[in-house]
Amino acid sequence: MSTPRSRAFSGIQPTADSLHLGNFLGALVNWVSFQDRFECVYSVVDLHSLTVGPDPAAIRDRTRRTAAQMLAAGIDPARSILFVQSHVPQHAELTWLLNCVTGFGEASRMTQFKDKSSKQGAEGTTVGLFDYPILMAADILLYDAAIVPVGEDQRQHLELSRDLAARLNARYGEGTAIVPEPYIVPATAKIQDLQDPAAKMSKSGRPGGILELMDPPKVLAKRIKAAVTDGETEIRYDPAAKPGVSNLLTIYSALSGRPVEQIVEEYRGKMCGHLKADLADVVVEAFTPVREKTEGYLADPAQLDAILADGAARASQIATRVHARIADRFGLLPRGETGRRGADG
Ligand code: AQP
Repeated sequence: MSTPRSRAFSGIQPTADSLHLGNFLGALVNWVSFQDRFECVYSVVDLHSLTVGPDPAAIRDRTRRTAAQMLAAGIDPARSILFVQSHVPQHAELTWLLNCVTGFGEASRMTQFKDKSSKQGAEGTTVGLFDYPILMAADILLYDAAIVPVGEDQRQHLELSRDLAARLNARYGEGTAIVPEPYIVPATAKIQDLQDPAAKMSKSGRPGGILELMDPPKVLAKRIKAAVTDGETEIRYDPAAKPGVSNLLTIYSALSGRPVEQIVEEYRGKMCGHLKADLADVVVEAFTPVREKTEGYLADPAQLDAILADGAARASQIATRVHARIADRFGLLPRGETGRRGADG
């Protein structure tokens, strides 16, 4: 169990103009609630998004958009550190150290890499994509994070981070790294695609399969109306036999705070269309304030950049110290004053 004010770390990639419902329920909602219990460090992980070769103008714009949506969803820069990953160079530096203690076979077993690289082919797959989980381990270990709130898709990467932290402690002495615990809420850990309920909702998924935080109400209602709902009309929760309806029930329950059984009871004998129409209202009610606040943050990029600069300065203080400690254990000479302080502390 983590004691109060342990540190939590998590990140989100600026890979789209809008975050989606999976990011919102699987990650953001937990991140916001964590602020009462932990010292939170949250990052827009732009270096991760480079692994899929985005257009430079898009990544610049999406980095601000992603940060704005995080703030609008309730990440409070007065209580948490919110920063852009590339603004703290120790992420890339620690990745190199971790690269040198990670087995090639071990990294090759990451299923997300296998899935993505099999679609892109060897020539279309970057070394960066292969290294993605090691960069993620560096993100976490750099803040001595005890807990990492993520969706189910990140479970295997988190396991690798834990293995690497334990390996550093075994090789270089206890206290080299904190072994992080994943925090994955089963009910919302994997929100599925509306058009293909066998696949997770993702930014790179089908356009009609995702509900985006920045979508206007009409688009949200249209997408929910068009969601795939498994042949028979009965509304019941059975993810194996009825993945489409079960996904809608999961979303309804998570956003309304009502148990799935209660919702199923309410819609007994009714058509899926009723459920979809009411769910659209629930989604619009949850997303509208976030969209409006996001637009407010985006209207003042200077203020947004100032929040991110402050976050980077605070993140750097921790990252410099922790990186120096780990680099010292590896046998690297300290860099002047900061390095010595880190290695001592
Ligand atoms: N469908 C989901 N259900 C629950 N949690 C999810 N997360 C992502 N999708 C779901 C969680 O959101 C956080 C940020 O993840 P990300 O930036 O990697 O988002 P993504 O949608 O997976 O975006 P990508 O990487 O652009 O798309 P794909 O997956 O196609 O490569 C994480 O905590 C994640 O678990």
